[in-house]
Amino acid sequence: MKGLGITVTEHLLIHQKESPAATGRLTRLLQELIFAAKIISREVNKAGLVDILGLTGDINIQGERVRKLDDFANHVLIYRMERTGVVCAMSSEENADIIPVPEDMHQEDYLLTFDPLDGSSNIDANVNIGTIFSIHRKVSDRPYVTLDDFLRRGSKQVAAGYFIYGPSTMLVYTTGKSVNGFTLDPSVGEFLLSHQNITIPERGKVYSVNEAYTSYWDEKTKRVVDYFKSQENERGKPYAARYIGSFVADFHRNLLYGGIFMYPADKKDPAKPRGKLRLLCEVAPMAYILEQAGGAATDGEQNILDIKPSALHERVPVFMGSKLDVEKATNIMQGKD
Ligand code: P6P
Repeated sequence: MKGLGITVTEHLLIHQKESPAATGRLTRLLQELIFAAKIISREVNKAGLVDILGLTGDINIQGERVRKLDDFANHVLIYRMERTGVVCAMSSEENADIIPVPEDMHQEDYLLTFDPLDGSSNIDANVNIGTIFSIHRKVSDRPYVTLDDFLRRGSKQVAAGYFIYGPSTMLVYTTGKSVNGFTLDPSVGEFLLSHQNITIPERGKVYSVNEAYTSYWDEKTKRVVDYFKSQENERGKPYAARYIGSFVADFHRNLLYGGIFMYPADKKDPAKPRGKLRLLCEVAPMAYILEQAGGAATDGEQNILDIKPSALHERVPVFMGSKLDVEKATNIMQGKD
């Protein structure tokens, strides 16, 4: 019936039919991920009313304080994804090591990497937060999963996406052909297609970076940020500064409106010389989405999707968003401009 909209399940099955090699197992994986996100969304949306705000008192592998909702989201994802039957191992931003799925619980070779609740430092202030995911296929013929199976270039992803928990809960994902957005209708508990074939404007009007760190940046990074703030850029006037401090929220706004998000290398923390964002569970999946949406993402030198990871929680500097803005930033970082 007209007006009922296309559900994400319908959309997954349409795309599955378009891929001759599809077995339906990736669809199964994504459907289970969607179910887990609905559970997380339910808790996030009532966080202020139940005892799930605040801290657990634990410190995660990133050296960050773990929040109760972080922990909850992480456990929901691990518990649900173990039972899909198509995931052989997982990696979470919250866990130091890979999480193998017991042999008797899977028949397929998908590898799932996720940040269960990105932006969590904003949870208590009711700011938009999100779940980011990246899906690879295991290519080694070893009967068991090793760290090496996860250390693959972002260009090899089979799917990537994020859920954003805000005024509405949305899913944005790609399986390598186009980027589509779905909005959760809580009255029926279904994600409906709301943003078909998302493409990011070639040049934006927004720059997103935490300028509190200016004194920690190198001269080239300062020149990049000054470029977007000046009249001498291609727009002939300054870009608007927009920085929420929640990666998924900043990314989502720039994907829809255009703009550049930057988390450059800085000297504020000797333990994190290459910036704060994680390659495998944050930056690579978003770079994969951008590539499919006509955007770009570099570390200031090379395409994020070409970086061969050397560690599970490797951090990378990132300049990502509208293609022309990222090109300009990268040229300045390379001394070409
Ligand atoms: P800063 C949130 O804690 C997060 O990991 C990302 O969501 C966000 O983009 C970044 O950190 C903000 O970091 O150093 O600007 O506070």
